[in-house]
Order: sequence, then C-alpha cells, then structure tokens
Amino acid sequence: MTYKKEFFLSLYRMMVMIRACEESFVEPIRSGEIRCPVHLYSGQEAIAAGVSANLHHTDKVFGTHRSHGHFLAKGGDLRKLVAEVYCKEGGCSVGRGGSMHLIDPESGFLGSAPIVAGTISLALGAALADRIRGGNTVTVAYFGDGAAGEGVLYEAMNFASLHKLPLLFVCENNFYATHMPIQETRSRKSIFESAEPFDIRSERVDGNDVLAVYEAARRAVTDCREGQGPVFLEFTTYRLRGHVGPDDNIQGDHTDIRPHREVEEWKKKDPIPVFRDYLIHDKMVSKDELDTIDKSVSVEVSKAHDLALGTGNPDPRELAKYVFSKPVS
Ligand SMILES: Cc1ncc(C[n+]2csc(CCOP(=O)(O)OP(=O)(O)O)c2C)c(N)n1
Repeated sequence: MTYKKEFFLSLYRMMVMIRACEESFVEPIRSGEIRCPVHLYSGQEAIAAGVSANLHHTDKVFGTHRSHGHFLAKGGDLRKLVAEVYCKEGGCSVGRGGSMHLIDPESGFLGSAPIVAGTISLALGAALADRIRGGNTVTVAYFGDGAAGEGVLYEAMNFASLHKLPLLFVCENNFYATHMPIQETRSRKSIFESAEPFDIRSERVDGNDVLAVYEAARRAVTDCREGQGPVFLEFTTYRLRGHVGPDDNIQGDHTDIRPHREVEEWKKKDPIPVFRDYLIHDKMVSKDELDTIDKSVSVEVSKAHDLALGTGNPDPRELAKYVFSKPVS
C-alpha cells in the first residue's frame, strides 16, 4: 500500500507525543509530585497509534491500567490527560480518577480501569448497544497478555462471535504480567489462537512496526464495519519502563526482574527510532522535519504540565460529586 507523506508524519507525531508525555511523568513520579500509580506505555506506542489511525471519531475505545497512549491516540486532550495524572480538577476525570481511570466520551475514549480484563465486558456492551441501535461504529477493547488469563475474555469472545458484533479485541502482548513472564503462566505462548475455537478471525502481528499494526487494524476494522466482526489481534511488543512507575515501583525502587540482555535487545526494536530511520532512509521525510515535530511536541507536553500545576485540586468535600449521574427527570 502507498501512503501519503502527511499520513507518515501523523503516525510519527502521535508516537512521539505519547512517548514525550510518558517520559515527562518520570521526574514528577520520582519527586512524589504525582501520587497515583502510573503505568507507562513507553515502547508500545505503535499499537495505539496504528490502531487508532483507522478509527472514526464516533468509534469507541476501552483501555486498561496502561492507557495514556490509547487515550491520546483516540483524540483525547493531552492537557486533560496530564492534569488527570496529577489528579487535578481540570483532568479528564475531574481529578477523581488518576492515571488508571481515564474517560473522555467526547473523543470516544469510553474508559480505562485497573481491574485486569475489566473493560472487555464493557466494550462488549458498547458493541452490542451499537448493534441494537443500528449504528455503524467499531469498538476496540485493549488488554494485556495477563488479561488473556481471565475468563471474561472467553465469555466475551463467545458472545461477540455469536452476534457478529463490531468488536476488535486488541491484545498487547508485552510478555509480562507485572513481574510474571508469560512462559510461566501459559502452556501455549501464542494468544491469538485462543480466538479460533470461537470462530473469530485472529492474527499475530509485530506490535513495534507501526505500519504492520496499521495494516492489520485496517483489515480488522473493515471486517467489523462490514458486519463480519469480531476480530482478534495479538500485537507483540515490550514495555521499556517498569510495570508501574519508571523503575517498576511507584516511587522508583527498582524491582524489575526482566533479564538486562532481554531489555537491551528490545530497546533496539523501539518503534519510534525504527520508524524514524525508515522514513529518513527511504527519503520520504527529512531529519529536519522530524526534529521539528519532536520539538513542537516537547513544547506542547511541557505546557500541559505548567497548565496542570497551575490548577486546583478537587475539593475533598466533593469527592463523591460525580459518583452518581444526575437523576433523569
Ligand atoms: C482482576 C485483577 N487481578 C490482578 C490485578 C493486579 N494486576 C495489576 S496489573 C497486572 C498485570 C497485568 O498484565 P497485562 O494484562 O499483561 O498488562 P501489562 O501490565 O503487561 O500492560 C495484575 C496482575 C488486577 N489489577 N486485577
């Protein structure tokens, strides 16, 4: 497939935006300015960027505990994300949620939650609602390899397949569930084959290759939109930071048990420099153009921090203000 230069630049910009945002949280986490647990998405950017590049504004996305990238790629506001991670009133969840409870109905990001596999059934419900209403939207459920061990995934696959729901299951296989390597939890390493008994078309794709992600998601979204869904995509990838916090613990105590050599090997497959080299090497884009994007993103991210820090915390007396919706009269 041939792509326009603008398309390449938008994919690149989104990945750089997600990375810059994630890395900007490192120091405030270490200094204690950010108090909530933060699961950084660094290393997995190609997946959110490549999947969402196929989605319409009206399509819906459900995330996980590691969802900053999913939120931004779906069109969520960077400033509201940063403010939420600081638990400020100006955040996307009015400062009540923190990093793991993001929501932005405006952009179609319908929620993230720390309960592993917890949002899969919510995504199923959204896809079913769309079917009942006769709509034409696609819903994406993101989850990790650890979530593939939860029974709800299999119930959701069965129901979605039975009703041919427009639901895209996106498994981000980064080979670890907290500190547990996948080979210690699954008898079969490939997760995508789990969809076969449910008659769901499934694929395993290199999740660090943004164009491969884009292509696989394009086929999947088309199937869903044409009423042939659901589809299951397993993207292999690796997180470049700890499970939670920069160094695997909230305030920075290093507890990462992953072999140093393995981490170093995956750094060579970092999706951003790989894509950058590809663009420069094929002379589609100049280094200067990419540097300009890097700089403008960095300014945007630092402005988002300034803005967040300049705003107030929620009033503790209003803690429960948004727990219940207003009664319908
Ligand atoms: C139902 C449930 N069980 C256990 C936990 C504790 N927990 C938090 S994150 C996590 C690992 C998740 O791994 P994975 O789904 O692969 O996502 P990743 O962190 O690798 O992105 C676990 C077990 C939880 N939050 N919810």
